[in-house]
Amino acid sequence: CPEADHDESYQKDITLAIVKPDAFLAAHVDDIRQEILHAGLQIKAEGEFVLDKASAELFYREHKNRNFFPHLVSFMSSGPVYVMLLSGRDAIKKWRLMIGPTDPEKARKDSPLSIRARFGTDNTRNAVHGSDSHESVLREMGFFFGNYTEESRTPADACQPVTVQ
Ligand code: IDP
Repeated sequence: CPEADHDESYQKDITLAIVKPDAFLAAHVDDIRQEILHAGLQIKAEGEFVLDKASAELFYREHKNRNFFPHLVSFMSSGPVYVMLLSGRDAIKKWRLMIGPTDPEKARKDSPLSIRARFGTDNTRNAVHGSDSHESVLREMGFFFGNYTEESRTPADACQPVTVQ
């Protein structure tokens, strides 16, 4: 990955994944982790977190005026979540494809092998989160891994060869 310093393409190569409380409770963390590694993405940082209501509100603040917001916040703070910082070519797009559409019902029709199709229940309890843009990645990764700084998110990090396990 030469020229990475001047090449913004590496920005597509890191993303944030969250196993939400429903899938955590159903013990899907290991399966989802394995799928991520089999897809050729690397896990750069990971950990279990419990969001209190205020943190869940902050994480999803862009949705604060939506009618589903209170339900979303109480769901996201209802139990532990498992958060992973993923790296690999086109990580944002790749992970979004792996998780499928927001609504698991739609996912079961359109993308039956996706994680939400298999592990999601409804529009809110949809098993996993995936960042939707590089701006979101930066904000979300700071939220969970405050010390995983811009400096450590170097182009070199993002350009390490993808290992398929
Ligand atoms: P995304 O997670 O697929 O990017 P967003 O529109 O960013 O979808 O919504 C964030 C989360 O809010 C969803 O993953 C889901 O848990 C919840 N959500 C989104 N839309 C609805 C809805 O219409 N009803 C209930 N919950 C919703």
